[in-house]
Amino acid sequence: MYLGIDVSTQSISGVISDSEFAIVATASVSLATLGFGSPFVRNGDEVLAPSRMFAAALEKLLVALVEEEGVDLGEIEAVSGCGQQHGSVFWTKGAEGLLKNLDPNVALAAQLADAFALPLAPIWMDSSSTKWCRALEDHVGGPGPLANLTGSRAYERFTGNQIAKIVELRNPEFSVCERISLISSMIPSLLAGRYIGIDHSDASGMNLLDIKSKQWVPALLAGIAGRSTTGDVIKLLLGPPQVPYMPIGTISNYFVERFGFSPDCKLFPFTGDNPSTLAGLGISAPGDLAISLGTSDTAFAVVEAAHCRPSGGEGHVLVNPVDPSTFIVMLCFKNGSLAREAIRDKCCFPQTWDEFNKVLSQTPPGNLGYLGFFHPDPEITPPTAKPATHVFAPSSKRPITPSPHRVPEDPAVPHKVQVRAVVETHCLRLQHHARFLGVTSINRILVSGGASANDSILQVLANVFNVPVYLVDNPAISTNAAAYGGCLRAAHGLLCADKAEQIIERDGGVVLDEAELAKKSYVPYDPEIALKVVATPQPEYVRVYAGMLERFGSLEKISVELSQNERLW
Ligand code: ADP
Ligand code: XUL
Repeated sequence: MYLGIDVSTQSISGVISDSEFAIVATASVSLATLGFGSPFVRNGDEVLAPSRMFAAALEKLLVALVEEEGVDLGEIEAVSGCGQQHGSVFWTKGAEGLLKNLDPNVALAAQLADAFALPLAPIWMDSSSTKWCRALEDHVGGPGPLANLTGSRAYERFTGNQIAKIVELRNPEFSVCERISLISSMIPSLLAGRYIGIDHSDASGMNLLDIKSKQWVPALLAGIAGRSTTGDVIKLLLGPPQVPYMPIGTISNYFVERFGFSPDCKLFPFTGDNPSTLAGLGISAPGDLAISLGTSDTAFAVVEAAHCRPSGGEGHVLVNPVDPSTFIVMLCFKNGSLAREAIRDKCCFPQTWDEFNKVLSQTPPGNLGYLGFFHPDPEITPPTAKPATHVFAPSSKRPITPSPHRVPEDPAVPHKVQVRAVVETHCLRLQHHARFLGVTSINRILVSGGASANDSILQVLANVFNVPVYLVDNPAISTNAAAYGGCLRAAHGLLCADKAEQIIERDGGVVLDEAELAKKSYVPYDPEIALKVVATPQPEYVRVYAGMLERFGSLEKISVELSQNERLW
């Protein structure tokens, strides 16, 4: 059996599949139930998460799989998974010693009380590092050159810029740091009982990795080091980047003794949640667009290396963890599910998704010409500095400003109009910005994430894009392709590891250079994933949305400009 784990913004999930990829068990634990309060803390533009919470989450997930699902973890042959992208973990001096000597009779998080130089560390929602972003871009000649090297211009949440900020503002804490992980490399480090490197794919969300050579860029490490440390020190703290499909060892004794894993259980690198969703949906064909509707909304696709054009404007190019010959192009919108939830809670009584869909059905597609931008958080695409909310009446270029807070009725913008506006505007912005991904024709959309359970939202998506929308055809995992991607990547890793062993045996036990061995050991990733159509375009509404797209672009510009000067949430 294979275990896939997804440590995301609001929950941790585990999926266990058998060797034919049939689902044996799933479990999910809300990060809010672990005794750390909210899974993230806002402090102005900073958004931080307690690193120890992720250790508690891993433990609680394994307890749920064993005690509630009755799984024998001793049958797990390999583990892989993913984490929310960009979030960092700063281990303090001596922390690896703690990982190596964990006592199987004591809970994991309890033993890591003193393991972190920064008990709270930045996650992907943080937008507080603008100053360091501009400095890094200047260091290499601007956003274009930085994007050419690393796949993205400097983004506030990208970990290199967060590290630069911590080096400058939190130097006492930084100076006792022994290792920097991403959330995706922290989990396998816990499982292995030693530090595991950051996989190439999640490393491409840091503004530090050369996406072609897959090595840290010395000039960028020096750029974020500032005057108080050096690029070489940061290189040591990051450790070497990890090939995503090569084995990283076996599970540590702590998990064998405490949870009954086999000592032979193999570990494979974890990656970012979006790349893992791509693996879980099996996307590789041109024309496939993945859309993940989780805390963030993201859109991504696979492109051949030869067609890859990183942009100094918007969007990201990431290393593909399951195919070294292609890249992932991706857009990320910060205001996804939390914005939809805010409108649901303000406008729908009872505050349920069923009621939300009922209210949505009270207005026709096209919302009688209303469009609304609801940004309880500063947006990433296109970037805004402040939260904002703007609803535009038909043919108006001046927004009406509904209260973002719960009010009994807002005569200027009826609640039903706001509900439709939040759904349609999110779908239109996906379509509007997807044009800049360089994906020329989209034949179908494959969805995942919590909000992909909502058929009404998927119908709007099908009509806006004028293509059918698909889900993984298995209710146990359809909204969590990210964790399922962990199972598929664990199995794929085993195939690559077998091939590596054959190569070493053939060469009389001589181990090639590691990078060379990884290259030669790669086995094409080609899982069979059953998908089902969940929404098809309705021509009469496709026309309505096509007509709205142009207006959307100009109103989005107005909303972005206005949001620089207002704070409405
Ligand atoms: P993440 O992986 O970022 O932690 P998930 O993919 O688990 O997030 O998605 C969680 C979000 O899904 C919640 O914030 C919730 O608003 C949203 N969600 C869950 N069910 C529905 C639904 N039926 N309709 C719309 N949104 C939903
Ligand atoms: C992607 C991003 C988010 C997080 C959380 O760049 O910031 O989608 O991965 O899911």
